[in-house]
Amino acid sequence: MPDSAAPLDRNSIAALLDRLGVPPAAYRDGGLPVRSPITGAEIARVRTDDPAGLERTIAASVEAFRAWRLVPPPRRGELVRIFGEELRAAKAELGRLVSVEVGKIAQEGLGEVQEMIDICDFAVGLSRQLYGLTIATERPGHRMMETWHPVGPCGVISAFNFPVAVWSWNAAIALVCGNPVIWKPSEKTPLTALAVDALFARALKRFGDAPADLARVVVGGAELGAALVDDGRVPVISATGSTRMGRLVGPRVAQRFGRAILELGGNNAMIVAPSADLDLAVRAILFAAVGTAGQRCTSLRRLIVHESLHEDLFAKLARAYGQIRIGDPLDPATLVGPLIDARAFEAMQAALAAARQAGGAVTGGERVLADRWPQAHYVRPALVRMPSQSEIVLHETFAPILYVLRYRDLDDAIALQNAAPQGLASSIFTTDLREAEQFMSAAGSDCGIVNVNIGPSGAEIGGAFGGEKETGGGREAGSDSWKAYMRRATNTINYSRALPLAQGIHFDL
Ligand code: UN1
Repeated sequence: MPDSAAPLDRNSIAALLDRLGVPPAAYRDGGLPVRSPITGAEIARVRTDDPAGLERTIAASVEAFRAWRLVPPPRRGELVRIFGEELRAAKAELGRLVSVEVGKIAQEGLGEVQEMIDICDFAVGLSRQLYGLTIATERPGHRMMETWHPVGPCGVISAFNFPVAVWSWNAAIALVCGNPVIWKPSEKTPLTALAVDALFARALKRFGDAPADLARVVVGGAELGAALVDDGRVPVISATGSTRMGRLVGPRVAQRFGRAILELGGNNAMIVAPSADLDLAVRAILFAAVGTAGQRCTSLRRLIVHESLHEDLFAKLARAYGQIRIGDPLDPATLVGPLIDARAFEAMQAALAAARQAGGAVTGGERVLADRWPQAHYVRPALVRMPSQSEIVLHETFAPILYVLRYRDLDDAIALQNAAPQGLASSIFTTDLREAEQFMSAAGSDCGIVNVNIGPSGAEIGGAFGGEKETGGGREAGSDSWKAYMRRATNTINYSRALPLAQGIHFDL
């Protein structure tokens, strides 16, 4: 067994968690078993929170809010700047823990922490740029403007596949906006959440006078999540996960007039047009379709190829797929690590069976390395040539399955791309300006992310991240996503000695 897989015994995990500052009591004898998908073996038992614990956490967050909302935003940014320093210092260890807990390859584990560092930098700058407008008023001697205020505790429910980065997109922004954060991580990835919590505690200590309960983690299952979602003291709920989960969260938050930021499923497509640079396209397809073992919400799942290229591109892809190194994600030569668990494996096999039924020709998709790690689930990424975009193609399966379809007219390709119920990420490979512009136009892709000559995954934090339709409509990270974490007040100030009414109304005694 290579060295890289060896440190998965409990002692090495404990040593790693110790370096990250997580106290043993949090993960030694708790009620939630945690398994590493690398071997499938149990590596910790994490302490969970009961409803009373959640109640205390929410009450403490409300208290923290009362103080934090009064701290000037650039000073709040200083806390996030220090937190970014802690993340830089712990990048190697936290990245490794991400790989251990999720099964991502080492490069991607580190990349995830880099994404956290980047959003901290962004949020620090933002803390001096929470701008409101000055608005023209129709009344003489008046001034109109808008101001942005902190809104209150923000609940973050995150998924296993980006166990720490997605929290940071929300938390870094929420904190500079003046809000505490309550985080319920996926039950599959509580260790990375505890590690981030410990790093944040270090930042808080260095900062000095911030409220202690600014960022809290609660560990538990769907019921705990539901209690957080239903609580009127938590005005914003940002939830990442399946569309099924979003269908539960969205209406519950709406019921109490809270604000939901939903990042749900994706069924992301790439169109490869006749003028495409095929070498670039193949590399982009490979990263987007098999990177993270197909477990990004931005993973490429549908490839829509012009009929003139179809055979050529498929042959190139089949060759490239043949060279993918699957195995221990901590081995630097590996490109594809394991699926998260047995259920993910079963869902993949069921999807492939359905694709065959619908006339698909499947290459790959089988389990590998089962003799070495019988409790883990490694698969060969699957390429599936489909005769048409049948039901299974329109269904998001969180696994490395790439359905390949062909098209003749670009309009048809765009229609195929938009036929998915989800609307997260999309891309086109073309060197034809007209095609690229059409794809990005109002009549083009209906997704939240629309790329040209890069794949659908691997977005930078500077843009707003999220998508339409069953993806949920939320936007996180960069651009003006911060506005969802604040409340807006429109102010009209009269500095004249008269009281003119708007709309020319006279209302005198
Ligand atoms: C996710 O899969 O939930 O764009 C987020 C990307 C990453 C984030 C993915 N920056 O692929």
